[in-house]
Amino acid sequence: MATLKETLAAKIEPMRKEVQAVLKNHGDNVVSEVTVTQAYGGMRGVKCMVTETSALDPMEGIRFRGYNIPQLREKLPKAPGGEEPLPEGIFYLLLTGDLPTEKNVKEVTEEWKKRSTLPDHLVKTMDAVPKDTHPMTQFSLGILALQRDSVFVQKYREGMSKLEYWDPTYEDVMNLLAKLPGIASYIYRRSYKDGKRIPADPKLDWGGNFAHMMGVENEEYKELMRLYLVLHSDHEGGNVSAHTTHLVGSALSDPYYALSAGINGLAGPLHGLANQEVLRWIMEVKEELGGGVPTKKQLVDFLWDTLKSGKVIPGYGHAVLRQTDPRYTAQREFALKHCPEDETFKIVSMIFEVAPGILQEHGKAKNPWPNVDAHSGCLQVYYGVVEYDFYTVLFGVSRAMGVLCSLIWDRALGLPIERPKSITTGWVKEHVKAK
Ligand code: HAX
Repeated sequence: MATLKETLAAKIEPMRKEVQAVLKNHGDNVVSEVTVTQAYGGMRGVKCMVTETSALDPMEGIRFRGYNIPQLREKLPKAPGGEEPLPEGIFYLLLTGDLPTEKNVKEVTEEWKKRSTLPDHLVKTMDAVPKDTHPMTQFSLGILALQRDSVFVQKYREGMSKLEYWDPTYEDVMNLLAKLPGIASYIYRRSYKDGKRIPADPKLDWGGNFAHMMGVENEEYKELMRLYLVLHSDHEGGNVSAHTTHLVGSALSDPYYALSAGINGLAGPLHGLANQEVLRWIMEVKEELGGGVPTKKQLVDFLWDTLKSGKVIPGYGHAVLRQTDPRYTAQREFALKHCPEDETFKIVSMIFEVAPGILQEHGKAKNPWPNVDAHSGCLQVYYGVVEYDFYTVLFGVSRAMGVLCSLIWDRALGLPIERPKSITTGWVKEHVKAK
């Protein structure tokens, strides 16, 4: 069996040729034009970058290398006795474009185990940070602390051909991904528990071990963790965490710098932090109404109060999607199977019934439907992970797989430093007048 690295290496040259041919034959084709509104408006919808790992359709949602979520849940290898896909499988798929076999997945699991030891200097760096520092800050710092061991930096200093850049990038990515559950679970332990690190269980897979090292010994939670890590792994290239990782990496900053930057973007409330905000919002509802499941009328009032106070309804809306996020649906299915009577799940379901109508009536959001973050927190609460400030770290561990696969391909394809042109309002006015 070819190793993952050999499989990847074999794909690089044909892909380089394919891209060169596309550029040679179609390089002058226009794929997007940019309006003034788009230039001011976050470049919404402007097609100006290439990401191979996944593609997002506004109505259907995400496809990872062509596969939608139900297909992945069916086709990706599972843990023994498990029903949810293993995250190692989505990593293999995102990186190579091939559906992995059980053996391929096992290889990734074993490879990550070998590389998972956290160096002392990383642990010391994390210990130097106050425990009440936001978990995302700790996560970003932890990733940066590993940068001193970058293979890319070492090889770059020694001198290497551009054609070889992907190789040390791959090594950094594998070293980094192997350590993320250890870093993340330590953040959880030191921020909320006894501060002691729980050693990895050599019998467990990457996701199962993450749950184990957090201290949540529940087989169902391990299954949830695997599903969660698959669902959040990638969402094409234009979202803040993916685009930031790609942008920073384009300066040949190594994967540690690039991912740490991407994680900082994920920490924004309009992006990944929305998952903690959803739970915070639900807790506020419960507190204000004296606990329990609110009535529909109470929830409607609370949603309107949120909007009227100038806040967004967290977990609803999307820059690209125009339908219910299939990642939301997958989590809802998990909840219906494992915890249909759970109180927080009932509230999340009730919000799903009323929020889209309210957002439509409010008339601003282009997409009134729930995104991935509207559901993830309630499942965590069900299994006892109630510290919602931690939720975006879970997202970050997963998202690292997609953005780092793309980074390897960026280097394999020799993509250049990213440098769009900015304009001034004066330029816009002159340009419009001249037209
Ligand atoms: N509640 C209230 N207002 C909303 C809204 C929501 N959930 N979603 C959008 N709007 C408002 C916007 O704030 C904007 O208002 P202004 O015109 O006053 O600026 C207007 O509707 C148009 O926005 P849009 O074009 O529909 O949405 P954007 O592409 O600008 O933004 C966001 C997309 C996801 C940031 C937005 O929908 C939002 O803020 N949602 C709530 C936060 C959230 O759930 N974020 C997570 C998104 C998924 C993700 O990245 N996960 O990591």
